[in-house]
Amino acid sequence: MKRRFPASILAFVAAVLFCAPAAAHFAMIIPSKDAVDKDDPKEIKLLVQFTHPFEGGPQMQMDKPKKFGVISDGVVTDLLGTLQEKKVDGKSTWETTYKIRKPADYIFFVEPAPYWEPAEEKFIVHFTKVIVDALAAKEGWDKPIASPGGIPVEIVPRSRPYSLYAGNVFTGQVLKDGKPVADAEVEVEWWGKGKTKAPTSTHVAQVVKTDGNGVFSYGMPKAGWWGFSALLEGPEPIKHEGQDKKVEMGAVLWVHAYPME
Ligand SMILES: [Cu+2]
Repeated sequence: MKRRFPASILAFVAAVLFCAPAAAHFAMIIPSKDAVDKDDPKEIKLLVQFTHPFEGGPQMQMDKPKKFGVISDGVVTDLLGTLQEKKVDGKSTWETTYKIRKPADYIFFVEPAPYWEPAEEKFIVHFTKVIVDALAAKEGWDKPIASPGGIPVEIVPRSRPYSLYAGNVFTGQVLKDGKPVADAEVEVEWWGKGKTKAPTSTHVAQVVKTDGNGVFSYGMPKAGWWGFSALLEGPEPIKHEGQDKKVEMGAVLWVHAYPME
């Protein structure tokens, strides 16, 4: 006699084997510090990875990105060659260090290689940004980086991103090719690394939507790193085993909320 499994169990097994769609994946760029003061080390470390931040895994493979760089005062610096691969749970993550040479806002960005997600039958490309202020320059954080040489989709902060406290409301605007994206879903996740338990699985990621001007707001309840990921459909399908597959473009921004002591 054949053993039959209820569809719900099969769906559950598939979700665990691949990558549970309920748990949001985020590309991440995390600097060792986002507001570099005059007494701080001028060399910052950066971690670039693709994972489920709240739960701290499962770690997802991040192939060598297509682009990784920094924009400061409108000047693009290619940093792709500086990335060092580091395996975590057998999956590639990337690290680098960047030496700050002058007071400025530094917008680091990554364009990952398309990631094939079998559970969702699509490719995922999360264009990701993080903004570091050095030596209290406090200028440049609100500039889009689509051109020159940046990324096609992005979240431009409307709250200054490197001087936030836990409890603040963060506001950002989602842009695609420089134009606001109305009614977009923005997933929000805290980098909990699995140390905080969500009351239910739907609380792992939260969702806010953009208004008619592409603007969204979110009150951050806790100190730490917060990721915002606007999910947008990509322009052109990519072939997978001979078939056209959709591309999910994410516009991701990471900001740090400090505890108020
Ligand atoms: Cu995932």
